[in-house]
Amino acid sequence: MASERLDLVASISIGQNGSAGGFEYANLVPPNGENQVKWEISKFSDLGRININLEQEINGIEQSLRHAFLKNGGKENREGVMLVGFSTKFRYLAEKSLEELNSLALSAEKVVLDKVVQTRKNVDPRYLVGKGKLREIALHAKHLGVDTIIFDTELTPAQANAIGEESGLDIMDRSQLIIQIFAKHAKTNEGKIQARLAEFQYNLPRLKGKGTAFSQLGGGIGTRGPGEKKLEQERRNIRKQIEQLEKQIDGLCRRREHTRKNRKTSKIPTLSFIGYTNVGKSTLFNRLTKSSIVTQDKLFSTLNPTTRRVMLPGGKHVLMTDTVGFISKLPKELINAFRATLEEIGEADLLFHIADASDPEVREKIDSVMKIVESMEFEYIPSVLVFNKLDQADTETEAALREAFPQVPLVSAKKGKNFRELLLHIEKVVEKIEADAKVGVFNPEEKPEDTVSLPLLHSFF
Ligand SMILES: Nc1nc2c(ncn2[C@@H]2O[C@H](COP(=O)(O)OP(=O)(O)OP(=O)(O)O)[C@@H](O)[C@H]2O)c(=O)[nH]1
Ligand SMILES: [Mg+2]
Repeated sequence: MASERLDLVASISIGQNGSAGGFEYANLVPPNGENQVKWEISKFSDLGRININLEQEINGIEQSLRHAFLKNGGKENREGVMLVGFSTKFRYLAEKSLEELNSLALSAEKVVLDKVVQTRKNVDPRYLVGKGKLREIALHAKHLGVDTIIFDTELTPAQANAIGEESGLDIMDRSQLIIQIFAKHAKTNEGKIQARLAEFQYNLPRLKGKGTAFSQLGGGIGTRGPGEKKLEQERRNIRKQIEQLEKQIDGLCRRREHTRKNRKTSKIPTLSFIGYTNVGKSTLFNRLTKSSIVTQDKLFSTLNPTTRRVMLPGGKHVLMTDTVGFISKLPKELINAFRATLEEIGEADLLFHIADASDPEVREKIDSVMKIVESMEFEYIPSVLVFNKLDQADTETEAALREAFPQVPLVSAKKGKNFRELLLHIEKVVEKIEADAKVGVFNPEEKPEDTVSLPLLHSFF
């Protein structure tokens, strides 16, 4: 019933002489505290004596399901979602990753109605979690008034379609959710073009003919659409738009390169802020450069690069650039589409890597950022690490970090703590880079043919 999106199913039995006999109907019931009952059945032995107003009954059921959805934290115009974590190895890994998916869902303004983690020896190639489990999840989701199930793994186009058809619900995966957040947060023309390209590239192989697959609200994989011919036409259309967007992005890259060249002639060293999303890059940037980039407790608040000049304690000037944050399993479509933005990072003389001291996963996140830096082939650029959110870290964490990373400044962007120490550290590193460049150890103008391995990246920690 739930998978067919029905609130109520009724049956009339026919007697041997062909006359109508008993009548019964089953309807879904909303969740009610301890009550785990998901449906109820009403039976009437004689059809002729039934005195119920079915329309009223159905309206009542719909209202109670809606009411339950709202009570679960839903809002009339927001999408209710259920999150599904999956692992073939350890449950705790899937649970940790699901927490991040939860933050992503909140950043996309969705209402998370429930979370489920499923472990399995191997992946079901068609339904990921297996058909039986999927049916169970879908029933539970319908019961809660969920609109969309979000999977914490990347689903193949075939899996997304099969799961959508089997469950009767809209299906999303982690990559699609991240791309959707980028699309929602893109405010400038440049951001919008790049986010749109990522959406198109992600959706093209998954196109099933549903118009909404290309709207900013996304979702909607796995529902039956128009015929093959219309679908093919739509695909061609999308390919053409991809081509045009690619051209526009090439133009953006050239324009940015031109600005960078001008900047380089001024010989002011440039620092790119990098780091996991939500670690406080923009907050720190605002404080150091007296700017007012929007900061918020949401993932991927910043998409566009902003550059400002800052004077270091010794009087030397540097240019600082704040830009988009990273996340583990960053969708490849985004890395490609956001190349104009990411190239900006690659042109820096120094990467300023900000990490969150109060995050128990800080080391894993530092590694994730390094891996992305490597995958973009920026690992030859020297890098300085700094721990932010010191005010939020407990004393043991602070001591452990100081011991493991004795050279790394610990600051609080929010409280303005240890800024002088940080700026002096940056100054020292910049002076060393410039001195090395003079004697030919490192010349940021000439990228080495073979990328230098990680020790250089860590050399200033
Ligand atoms: N307690 C505390 N919170 C901080 C600190 N720095 C930033 N925050 C908070 O962390 C959240 C994220 O800050 P942002 O500056 O937007 O982080 P970001 O790294 O630029 O994030 P993205 O642009 O989304 O990648 C905000 O709610 C900030 O107020 C800090 O030093 N201490
Ligand atoms: Mg930011």
